[in-house]
Amino acid sequence: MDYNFTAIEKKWQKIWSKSGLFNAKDFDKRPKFYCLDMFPYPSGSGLHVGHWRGYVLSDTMARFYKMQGKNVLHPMGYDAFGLPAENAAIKKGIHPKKFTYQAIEKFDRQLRQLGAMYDWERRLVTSLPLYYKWTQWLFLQLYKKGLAYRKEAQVNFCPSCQTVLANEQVIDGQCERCESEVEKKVLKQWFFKITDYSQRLLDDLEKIDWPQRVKIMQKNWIGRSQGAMIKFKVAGGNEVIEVFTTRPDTLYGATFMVLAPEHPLILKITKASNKARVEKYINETLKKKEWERESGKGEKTGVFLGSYAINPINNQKIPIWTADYVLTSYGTGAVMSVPAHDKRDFQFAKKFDLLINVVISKDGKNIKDLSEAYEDIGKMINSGKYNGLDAIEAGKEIVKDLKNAARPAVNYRLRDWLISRQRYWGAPIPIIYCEKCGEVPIPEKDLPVLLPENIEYKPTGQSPLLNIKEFVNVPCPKCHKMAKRETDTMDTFVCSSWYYLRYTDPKNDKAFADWKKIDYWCPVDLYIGGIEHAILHLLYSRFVAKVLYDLKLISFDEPFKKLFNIGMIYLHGAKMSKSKGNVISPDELITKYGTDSLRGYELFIGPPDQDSEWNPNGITGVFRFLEKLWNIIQGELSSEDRNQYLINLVVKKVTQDLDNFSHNTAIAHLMETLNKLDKPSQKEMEIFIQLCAPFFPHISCEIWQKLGQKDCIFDALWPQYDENVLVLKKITLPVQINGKLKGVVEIDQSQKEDEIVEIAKQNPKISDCISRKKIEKVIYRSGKILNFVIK
Ligand code: ANZ
Ligand code: ZN
Repeated sequence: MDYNFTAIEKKWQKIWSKSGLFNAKDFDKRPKFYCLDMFPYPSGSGLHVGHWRGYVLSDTMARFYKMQGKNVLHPMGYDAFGLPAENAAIKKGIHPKKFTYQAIEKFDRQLRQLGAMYDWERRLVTSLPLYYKWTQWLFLQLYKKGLAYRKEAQVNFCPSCQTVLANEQVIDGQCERCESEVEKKVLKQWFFKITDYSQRLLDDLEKIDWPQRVKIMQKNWIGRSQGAMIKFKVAGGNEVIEVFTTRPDTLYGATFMVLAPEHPLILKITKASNKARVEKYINETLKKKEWERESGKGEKTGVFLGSYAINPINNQKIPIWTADYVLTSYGTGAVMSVPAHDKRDFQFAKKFDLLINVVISKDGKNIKDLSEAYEDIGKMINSGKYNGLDAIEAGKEIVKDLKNAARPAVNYRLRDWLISRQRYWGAPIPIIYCEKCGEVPIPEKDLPVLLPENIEYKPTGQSPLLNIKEFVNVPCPKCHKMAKRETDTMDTFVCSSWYYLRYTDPKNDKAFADWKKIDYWCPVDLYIGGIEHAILHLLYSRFVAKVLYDLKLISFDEPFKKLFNIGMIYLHGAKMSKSKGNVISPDELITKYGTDSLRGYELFIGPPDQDSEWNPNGITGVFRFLEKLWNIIQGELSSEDRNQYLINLVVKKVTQDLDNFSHNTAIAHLMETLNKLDKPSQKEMEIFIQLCAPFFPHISCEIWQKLGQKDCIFDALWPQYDENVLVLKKITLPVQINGKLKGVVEIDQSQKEDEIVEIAKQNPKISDCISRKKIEKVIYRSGKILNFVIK
């Protein structure tokens, strides 16, 4: 019988979905294992083989753990709200809801073809009211805790997507989605106070088993700096300017001060004679993009305010300037400038001919002319009583000695998370503005705030919901007078910040999930997805888990114990993506070679955490392996267990490789072993098939059944190996030429005939006899004797 993969795969997919074999069982006695894929957003173009890679890997692991006796939760769902669906909908002129559900249908079909053991009964769609009710509820929990607040802020605005973006969605000054240049706008927006959790988000990275590079990216994003706040009085006034510095040791070298052009004190302390120039400068910089300023490159610009500050350490008067290299959103928006020891200050001082005072040197010797800033630490010079001290020690002393004018401080780069979006396709923010009562949260019992469907969804820069009178004009929940509803929707990263909790109890309409179920299943044991989520989604989810933990709603404060980043698939040297036009669809490959072959190639392509180039012919190697496996089973199996060494070895290797996420070498071992098996027995093939099952579930189930097994292969326990069998026994093998003994060779049990012949040929005594002669025949009696017949 031929290997009819289409029939086999259809058959088993049907059986699995009917039997509910893969439905996770709440509160089961077996140890639980929560294996989660980052859920996809339903785009119009469907899945390509690059998406498949992670799904196949996680499915292999889910099946592996199930075969190790674990109660596995392996769910799937859709991140259905948000810009991608909405943008695609606008382009095609279909309502976002219709577009989204059509795309989901296609994804459902494709994902089922994967043959994954998803528990489809737990499937989630974040744009359904039953789900987003709880996204809104989550907002209210943060609101009650003072962690959701509204403020006027300068925000990133994408002129093409017509919406505000989070800092995390701006890459090099461009919109993450459409690559338009981002503009600045001042708008009243909702924020989540993630900055309250900066230190915990940093510290707890220690607790989790994540790739080092993701931890480093989060660490840099949080950007902790240790230093001090120092107060400078404005000469001849009452104003005080506070600065954040990482180098209080350089205070004697602070020869001028620079305020960000947006600093609230600027106009107040600018001398009348300087006002016109300062105002002109401020207007010019406000037009600049923040990233142009941040990069710190290019010519320094700035203007003098005409006023002075008093350096608190030596009472010197230092000029106050404004310059755009100082950013309003970092520290206090003002710096004490130390040109001798800071590159940017140095460039600025050179350009405007300001005083440069060297106060630190490597060895404590004085330096007259610096050609560039000396940014290292060292010994104090030109610093009064601190001279000769080590810079770090001196910095601490200075902060102490300044008393009220200074205090140790820590500053973070992390900003609060901006969650308002002026877009239609999202969860409405559950707030009402009342003239009398102010900002009123919607009572929990009135959730969800339903997203109206009959709407003009094309973006105009204002939320499309503003035009729906019935939505906007509603009675105030407190005083019942007519009030106005918030019309912005939430960033979809809010929807995805908690979805893993919902899978534990997806149909609950009394709570976001039953406490006991969350407690049984969570945290997630293994989370698989791409590196692109290193900061956004993965930082937000960690934050939300900590908030829920503090609210005593969950019992853990890190959502994902282990994270695995799946490498990307490249084609012709470029990352596979629809926009680059280099995608390969799984559909045709499945028709031609079957799901099992495609699954195998997705893993065989290379180490799973590394990017790999797609070889269009690569799948045939896996296909031939499966065909060979199939054919062996069609033939007669031996009753003698001849391959104990090979079988024990492959059990050991495949088990270790799966534990170490080395799926490509695991498959290589399976292939190699199949080639070496010598008249395998039924028992040996049963074990071999079990090892194949996580990778190639359909053919494995079929063969398992053919071998006479009644129960499902995934209910059978993972095979064990015997280390004793793996200790190689050496054998001394006599070698004859034309029937005469010519020598002996050492071989080990597991070696196959052709390898042994090679060893014998290399033996000097043998090679002398057979050199330049023709070998007519080789006769090998397993483990007993080898005879060359030569002419
Ligand atoms: C004086 C000084 C002397 C500084 C010196 C550095 C070296 P990180 O490490 O990134 O936290 N700074 C503070 N607020 C700023 C702002 N809003 N815009 C631009 N620069 C700002 O950097 C902290 C240092 O960046 C601070 O320490 C300050 O310059 C500058 F030899 O103060 B420093
Ligand atoms: Zn009211």
